[in-house]
Amino acid sequence: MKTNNSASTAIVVFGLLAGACASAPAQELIANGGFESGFSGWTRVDQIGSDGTFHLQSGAASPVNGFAVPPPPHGQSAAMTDSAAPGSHVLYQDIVIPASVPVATLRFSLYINNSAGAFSTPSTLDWATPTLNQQARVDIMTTGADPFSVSAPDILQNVFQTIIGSSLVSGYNEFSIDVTALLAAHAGETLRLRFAEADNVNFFNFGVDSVSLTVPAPSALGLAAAGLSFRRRRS
Ligand SMILES: [Ca+2]
Repeated sequence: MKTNNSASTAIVVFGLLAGACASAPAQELIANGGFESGFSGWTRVDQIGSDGTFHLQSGAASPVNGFAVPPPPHGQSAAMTDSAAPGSHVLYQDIVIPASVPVATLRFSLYINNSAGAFSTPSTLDWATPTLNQQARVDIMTTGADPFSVSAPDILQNVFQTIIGSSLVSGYNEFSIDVTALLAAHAGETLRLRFAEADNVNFFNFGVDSVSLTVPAPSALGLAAAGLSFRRRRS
């Protein structure tokens, strides 16, 4: 029965495709997202006049002051700000966005240890501003912007920000953010993922680990495309 065989073949093929899609391999766009290779792939910038930086952190003590902190949530290393005096610190990675982005998920783990009595969140990362500034944030931004910029045209999507009134000490907390719309709108471009911390009130440890930005692997996209063409041929 030729028709039945053909239908059976179609069911099997679609079943395989469905299985492939369900367990589709992901393409990781972040290099060294767990800081297990130090700061390879990452760029650190500290505002002029700052003390401290994003250090490589391991164990259960902060890198400069030896404050009690949770160990890195994955592997042996995390990135963590620490300093003996006020400053503003940026850690970023530039990411080439694929030409096609059907779905994209950004993940990271953050640790917050604010030694001040509150968060102060002016719309600047300048630690030398006359106002209190005690905050951390994560943004997807343009690569041409000043690394410390918080200007609207430069910030494509703010994905985390300390909020006045939120817990002064928290984490590591895992975040998972659907960034499909943003990446699809910037397919083929290079965007910047930035972690930033500013403090001029008291010590502030901002820990980062397990950074990941995934899209479906090209092989998975190829299977999906094959399924579409198979369906078109049959219709
Ligand atoms: Ca790690």
